[in-house]
Amino acid sequence: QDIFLIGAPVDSGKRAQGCLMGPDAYRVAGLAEVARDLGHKVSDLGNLAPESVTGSKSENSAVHSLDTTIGWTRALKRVAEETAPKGLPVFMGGDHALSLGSVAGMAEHARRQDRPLFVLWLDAHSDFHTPLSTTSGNLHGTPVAYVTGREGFDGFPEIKAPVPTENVCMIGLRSVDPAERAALAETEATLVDMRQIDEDGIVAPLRSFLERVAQANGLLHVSLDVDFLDPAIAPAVGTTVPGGATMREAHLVCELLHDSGLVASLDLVELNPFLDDRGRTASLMVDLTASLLGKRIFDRPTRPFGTG
Ligand code: DIR
Ligand code: MN
Ligand code: MN
Ligand code: MN
Repeated sequence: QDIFLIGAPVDSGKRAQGCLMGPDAYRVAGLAEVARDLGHKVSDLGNLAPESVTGSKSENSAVHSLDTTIGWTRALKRVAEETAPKGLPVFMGGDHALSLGSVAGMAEHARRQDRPLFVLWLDAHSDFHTPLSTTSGNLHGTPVAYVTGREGFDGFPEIKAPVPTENVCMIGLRSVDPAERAALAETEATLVDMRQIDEDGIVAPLRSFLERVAQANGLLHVSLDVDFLDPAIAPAVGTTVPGGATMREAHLVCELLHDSGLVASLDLVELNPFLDDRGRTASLMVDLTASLLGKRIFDRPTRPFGTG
Protein backbone atom coordinates (compact mmCIF):
# COMPACT_ATOMS: atom_id res chain seq x y z
CA GLN A 1 0.00 0.00 0.00
CA ASP A 2 1.15 3.59 -0.67
CA ILE A 3 1.24 5.55 2.57
CA PHE A 4 1.58 9.32 2.78
CA LEU A 5 2.71 10.80 6.08
CA ILE A 6 1.42 14.33 6.47
CA GLY A 7 2.82 16.41 9.33
CA ALA A 8 0.08 18.65 10.74
CA PRO A 9 1.54 20.65 13.66
CA VAL A 10 -1.86 22.07 14.60
CA ASP A 11 -1.84 23.64 18.06
CA SER A 12 -4.79 26.05 17.77
CA GLY A 13 -7.53 23.70 18.98
CA LYS A 14 -6.94 24.23 22.69
CA ARG A 15 -4.93 26.60 24.88
CA ALA A 16 -2.10 24.39 26.20
CA GLN A 17 0.65 24.23 23.60
CA GLY A 18 2.92 21.39 22.58
CA CYS A 19 1.05 19.30 19.99
CA LEU A 20 3.02 21.14 17.31
CA MET A 21 5.93 18.85 18.21
CA GLY A 22 3.83 15.76 17.47
CA PRO A 23 4.87 15.16 13.84
CA ASP A 24 8.55 15.17 14.71
CA ALA A 25 7.97 12.88 17.70
CA TYR A 26 6.34 10.35 15.35
CA ARG A 27 9.30 10.66 12.99
CA VAL A 28 11.78 10.14 15.82
CA ALA A 29 9.75 7.17 17.07
CA GLY A 30 10.20 5.60 13.62
CA LEU A 31 6.74 5.70 12.06
CA ALA A 32 8.02 5.67 8.46
CA GLU A 33 10.52 2.86 9.11
CA VAL A 34 7.91 0.72 10.87
CA ALA A 35 5.52 1.08 7.92
CA ARG A 36 8.29 0.28 5.42
CA ASP A 37 9.25 -2.84 7.37
CA LEU A 38 5.67 -4.01 6.92
CA GLY A 39 6.14 -3.78 3.15
CA HIS A 40 4.45 -0.48 2.47
CA LYS A 41 5.73 2.27 0.21
CA VAL A 42 6.01 5.33 2.45
CA SER A 43 6.40 9.00 1.51
CA ASP A 44 6.79 11.64 4.19
CA LEU A 45 5.31 14.81 2.71
CA GLY A 46 6.83 16.98 5.46
CA ASN A 47 4.90 19.45 7.55
CA LEU A 48 1.94 21.42 6.29
CA ALA A 49 1.32 25.09 7.13
CA PRO A 50 -2.08 26.74 7.63
CA GLU A 51 -3.49 29.03 4.95
CA SER A 52 -3.55 32.62 6.04
CA VAL A 53 -6.96 33.74 7.26
CA THR A 54 -7.82 37.01 9.02
CA GLY A 55 -10.87 38.72 10.44
CA SER A 56 -13.04 35.72 11.38
CA LYS A 57 -15.35 36.35 14.31
CA SER A 58 -17.47 34.06 16.44
CA GLU A 59 -20.69 35.01 18.23
CA ASN A 60 -19.34 32.94 21.12
CA SER A 61 -16.67 35.01 22.87
CA ALA A 62 -15.11 31.87 24.41
CA VAL A 63 -13.92 30.71 20.98
CA HIS A 64 -10.23 31.39 20.36
CA SER A 65 -7.77 30.89 17.49
CA LEU A 66 -10.58 30.86 14.93
CA ASP A 67 -8.53 32.33 12.04
CA THR A 68 -5.69 29.89 12.53
CA THR A 69 -8.04 26.92 12.83
CA ILE A 70 -9.93 27.87 9.67
CA GLY A 71 -6.56 28.26 7.92
CA TRP A 72 -5.52 24.78 8.99
CA THR A 73 -8.89 23.36 7.95
CA ARG A 74 -8.51 24.73 4.43
CA ALA A 75 -4.95 23.44 4.06
CA LEU A 76 -5.71 20.00 5.47
CA LYS A 77 -8.92 19.56 3.50
CA ARG A 78 -7.01 20.25 0.32
CA VAL A 79 -4.13 17.87 1.06
CA ALA A 80 -6.58 15.12 2.05
CA GLU A 81 -8.45 15.53 -1.25
CA GLU A 82 -5.18 15.43 -3.20
CA THR A 83 -3.62 12.51 -1.36
CA ALA A 84 -6.51 10.10 -0.78
CA PRO A 85 -6.86 9.09 -4.47
CA LYS A 86 -3.22 7.96 -4.43
CA GLY A 87 -3.02 6.00 -1.19
CA LEU A 88 -3.51 6.12 2.55
CA PRO A 89 -2.97 9.54 4.14
CA VAL A 90 -1.77 9.43 7.75
CA PHE A 91 -2.21 12.80 9.45
CA MET A 92 0.43 13.18 12.14
CA GLY A 93 -0.95 15.74 14.59
CA GLY A 94 -1.22 18.13 15.98
CA ASP A 95 -4.31 18.49 18.11
CA HIS A 96 -7.78 17.19 17.21
CA ALA A 97 -8.71 20.42 15.40
CA LEU A 98 -6.76 18.91 12.49
CA SER A 99 -9.68 16.54 11.90
CA LEU A 100 -11.85 19.47 10.87
CA GLY A 101 -9.72 19.46 7.71
CA SER A 102 -8.74 15.83 7.30
CA VAL A 103 -12.29 14.50 7.59
CA ALA A 104 -13.74 17.34 5.49
CA GLY A 105 -11.25 16.42 2.77
CA MET A 106 -12.09 12.73 3.05
CA ALA A 107 -15.81 13.56 2.81
CA GLU A 108 -15.09 15.36 -0.46
CA HIS A 109 -12.94 12.46 -1.68
CA ALA A 110 -15.75 9.99 -0.87
CA ARG A 111 -18.28 12.23 -2.65
CA ARG A 112 -16.13 12.23 -5.80
CA GLN A 113 -15.84 8.42 -5.60
CA ASP A 114 -19.58 8.18 -5.07
CA ARG A 115 -18.99 6.11 -1.95
CA PRO A 116 -20.20 6.79 1.61
CA LEU A 117 -17.69 7.93 4.24
CA PHE A 118 -17.72 6.33 7.68
CA VAL A 119 -15.86 7.75 10.66
CA LEU A 120 -14.46 5.82 13.63
CA TRP A 121 -13.71 8.19 16.53
CA LEU A 122 -11.40 6.62 19.11
CA ASP A 123 -11.48 9.19 21.91
CA ALA A 124 -12.43 9.80 25.54
CA HIS A 125 -14.42 12.77 24.21
CA SER A 126 -17.19 13.03 21.64
CA ASP A 127 -15.91 16.28 20.04
CA PHE A 128 -19.50 17.11 19.05
CA HIS A 129 -19.55 20.78 20.09
CA THR A 130 -20.20 23.54 17.61
CA PRO A 131 -18.42 26.91 17.87
CA LEU A 132 -21.71 28.11 19.39
CA SER A 133 -22.09 25.39 22.03
CA THR A 134 -18.49 25.09 23.26
CA THR A 135 -17.88 26.54 26.71
CA SER A 136 -14.11 25.96 26.68
CA GLY A 137 -13.83 27.71 23.32
CA ASN A 138 -11.43 24.95 22.26
CA LEU A 139 -12.15 24.04 18.66
CA HIS A 140 -10.51 20.60 19.00
CA GLY A 141 -13.85 19.69 20.60
CA THR A 142 -15.82 20.36 17.37
CA PRO A 143 -14.74 18.22 14.38
CA VAL A 144 -17.49 15.59 14.51
CA ALA A 145 -20.14 18.33 14.56
CA TYR A 146 -18.54 20.04 11.57
CA VAL A 147 -18.21 17.00 9.34
CA THR A 148 -21.74 15.83 10.11
CA GLY A 149 -23.10 19.17 8.98
CA ARG A 150 -24.13 20.87 12.22
CA GLU A 151 -24.69 24.64 12.12
CA GLY A 152 -22.33 27.29 13.45
CA PHE A 153 -19.22 26.78 11.36
CA ASP A 154 -19.30 30.13 9.55
CA GLY A 155 -16.03 30.81 7.75
CA PHE A 156 -15.08 27.13 7.49
CA PRO A 157 -15.07 25.46 4.06
CA GLU A 158 -18.44 24.18 2.92
CA ILE A 159 -18.91 20.41 3.23
CA LYS A 160 -20.82 19.30 0.15
CA ALA A 161 -21.54 15.80 1.41
CA PRO A 162 -21.75 15.80 5.22
CA VAL A 163 -21.19 12.46 6.92
CA PRO A 164 -24.56 11.03 8.03
CA THR A 165 -24.49 10.57 11.81
CA GLU A 166 -25.41 6.89 11.40
CA ASN A 167 -21.99 6.48 9.73
CA VAL A 168 -20.19 7.69 12.88
CA CYS A 169 -19.00 5.31 15.61
CA MET A 170 -17.33 6.64 18.75
CA ILE A 171 -15.47 4.22 20.99
CA GLY A 172 -13.88 4.98 24.36
CA LEU A 173 -16.23 7.72 25.56
CA ARG A 174 -15.93 8.87 29.16
CA SER A 175 -16.05 12.68 29.00
CA VAL A 176 -19.09 14.09 27.20
CA ASP A 177 -20.23 17.67 27.95
CA PRO A 178 -23.97 18.30 28.59
CA ALA A 179 -24.50 20.17 25.30
CA GLU A 180 -22.80 17.35 23.41
CA ARG A 181 -24.88 14.71 25.18
CA ALA A 182 -28.09 16.51 24.26
CA ALA A 183 -27.06 16.96 20.64
CA LEU A 184 -25.87 13.36 20.31
CA ALA A 185 -29.22 12.12 21.59
CA GLU A 186 -30.78 13.53 18.41
CA THR A 187 -28.44 11.53 16.17
CA GLU A 188 -28.03 7.96 14.96
CA ALA A 189 -24.33 7.81 15.89
CA THR A 190 -23.05 4.63 17.55
CA LEU A 191 -21.76 5.65 21.00
CA VAL A 192 -19.63 3.10 22.82
CA ASP A 193 -18.68 4.32 26.29
CA MET A 194 -16.17 2.68 28.62
CA ARG A 195 -18.92 0.93 30.53
CA GLN A 196 -20.10 -0.82 27.39
CA ILE A 197 -16.53 -1.89 26.71
CA ASP A 198 -16.27 -3.22 30.26
CA GLU A 199 -19.54 -5.13 29.97
CA ASP A 200 -19.45 -6.45 26.41
CA GLY A 201 -15.85 -6.08 25.26
CA ILE A 202 -14.48 -3.81 22.56
CA VAL A 203 -14.71 -6.31 19.68
CA ALA A 204 -18.48 -6.69 19.36
CA PRO A 205 -19.36 -3.05 18.64
CA LEU A 206 -16.31 -2.56 16.40
CA ARG A 207 -17.06 -5.67 14.38
CA SER A 208 -20.67 -4.72 13.77
CA PHE A 209 -19.63 -1.23 12.70
CA LEU A 210 -17.01 -2.62 10.29
CA GLU A 211 -19.58 -4.98 8.85
CA ARG A 212 -21.85 -2.03 8.11
CA VAL A 213 -18.98 -0.16 6.42
CA ALA A 214 -18.18 -3.20 4.27
CA GLN A 215 -21.80 -3.80 3.31
CA ALA A 216 -22.14 -0.18 2.18
CA ASN A 217 -18.85 -0.33 0.21
CA GLY A 218 -17.80 2.57 2.39
CA LEU A 219 -14.52 4.38 2.95
CA LEU A 220 -13.44 4.44 6.58
CA HIS A 221 -11.66 7.34 8.26
CA VAL A 222 -10.11 6.52 11.63
CA SER A 223 -9.35 9.29 14.10
CA LEU A 224 -7.18 8.14 17.01
CA ASP A 225 -6.96 10.59 19.92
CA VAL A 226 -4.17 9.79 22.40
CA ASP A 227 -6.67 10.18 25.26
CA PHE A 228 -8.61 7.14 23.98
CA LEU A 229 -5.84 5.28 25.82
CA ASP A 230 -5.58 5.02 29.57
CA PRO A 231 -3.29 7.77 30.93
CA ALA A 232 -1.21 5.13 32.70
CA ILE A 233 0.06 3.92 29.31
CA ALA A 234 -0.27 7.22 27.39
CA PRO A 235 0.59 10.21 29.57
CA ALA A 236 1.52 12.65 26.76
CA VAL A 237 -1.82 14.39 26.28
CA GLY A 238 -3.23 17.56 27.80
CA THR A 239 -6.70 16.13 28.39
CA THR A 240 -6.07 12.82 30.17
CA VAL A 241 -9.19 11.09 31.47
CA PRO A 242 -8.68 8.07 33.75
CA GLY A 243 -10.29 4.78 32.85
CA GLY A 244 -9.32 4.53 29.20
CA ALA A 245 -8.54 1.71 26.79
CA THR A 246 -5.85 -0.77 27.75
CA MET A 247 -2.83 -1.64 25.66
CA ARG A 248 -4.45 -4.83 24.35
CA GLU A 249 -7.85 -3.25 23.70
CA ALA A 250 -6.16 -0.59 21.59
CA HIS A 251 -4.00 -3.08 19.68
CA LEU A 252 -6.99 -5.33 19.07
CA VAL A 253 -8.94 -2.43 17.59
CA CYS A 254 -6.03 -1.67 15.26
CA GLU A 255 -5.55 -5.34 14.31
CA LEU A 256 -9.23 -5.70 13.43
CA LEU A 257 -9.07 -2.47 11.44
CA HIS A 258 -6.20 -3.89 9.42
CA ASP A 259 -7.98 -7.18 8.83
CA SER A 260 -11.06 -5.31 7.63
CA GLY A 261 -9.14 -3.74 4.75
CA LEU A 262 -11.49 -0.76 5.01
CA VAL A 263 -9.29 2.03 6.37
CA ALA A 264 -8.87 4.88 3.88
CA SER A 265 -7.25 7.50 6.12
CA LEU A 266 -5.93 7.92 9.65
CA ASP A 267 -5.47 10.78 12.11
CA LEU A 268 -2.98 10.47 14.98
CA VAL A 269 -3.93 13.37 17.24
CA GLU A 270 -3.40 15.13 20.56
CA LEU A 271 0.10 13.78 21.23
CA ASN A 272 1.91 16.46 23.27
CA PRO A 273 5.57 15.40 23.37
CA PHE A 274 6.28 18.08 25.99
CA LEU A 275 4.25 15.96 28.43
CA ASP A 276 5.75 12.61 27.47
CA ASP A 277 7.81 10.28 29.56
CA ARG A 278 10.96 9.28 27.60
CA GLY A 279 8.91 9.08 24.38
CA ARG A 280 6.74 6.19 25.49
CA THR A 281 3.43 7.67 24.32
CA ALA A 282 4.86 8.47 20.89
CA SER A 283 6.27 4.95 20.70
CA LEU A 284 2.94 3.41 21.70
CA MET A 285 1.10 5.42 19.04
CA VAL A 286 3.64 4.16 16.47
CA ASP A 287 3.17 0.57 17.69
CA LEU A 288 -0.61 0.93 17.35
CA THR A 289 -0.21 2.34 13.85
CA ALA A 290 1.96 -0.69 13.04
CA SER A 291 -0.88 -2.99 14.12
CA LEU A 292 -3.28 -1.00 11.96
CA LEU A 293 -0.87 -1.35 9.01
CA GLY A 294 -0.60 -5.12 9.33
CA LYS A 295 1.84 -6.00 12.09
CA ARG A 296 0.73 -9.27 13.66
CA ILE A 297 2.06 -12.00 15.90
CA PHE A 298 0.92 -14.95 13.78
CA ASP A 299 -0.93 -15.09 10.52
CA ARG A 300 -4.46 -16.26 11.01
CA PRO A 301 -7.36 -16.78 8.64
CA THR A 302 -9.03 -13.42 8.17
CA ARG A 303 -12.61 -13.45 9.32
CA PRO A 304 -14.50 -11.80 6.50
CA PHE A 305 -16.26 -8.49 7.02
CA GLY A 306 -19.44 -7.68 5.17
CA THR A 307 -20.75 -11.20 5.15
CA GLY A 308 -22.69 -10.99 8.40
C1 DIR B 1 -13.84 19.24 25.47
C2 DIR B 1 -12.86 18.90 24.36
N1 DIR B 1 -15.07 18.49 25.47
C3 DIR B 1 -14.11 20.72 25.23
N2 DIR B 1 -12.55 17.59 24.19
C4 DIR B 1 -11.34 17.02 23.96
O1 DIR B 1 -13.21 21.49 25.55
O2 DIR B 1 -15.12 21.04 24.69
N3 DIR B 1 -11.22 16.27 22.93
N4 DIR B 1 -10.30 17.20 24.73
O3 DIR B 1 -10.42 15.29 22.68
MN1 MN C 1 -10.55 14.44 20.54
MN1 MN D 1 -10.04 13.46 23.58
MN1 MN E 1 -15.47 20.70 27.85
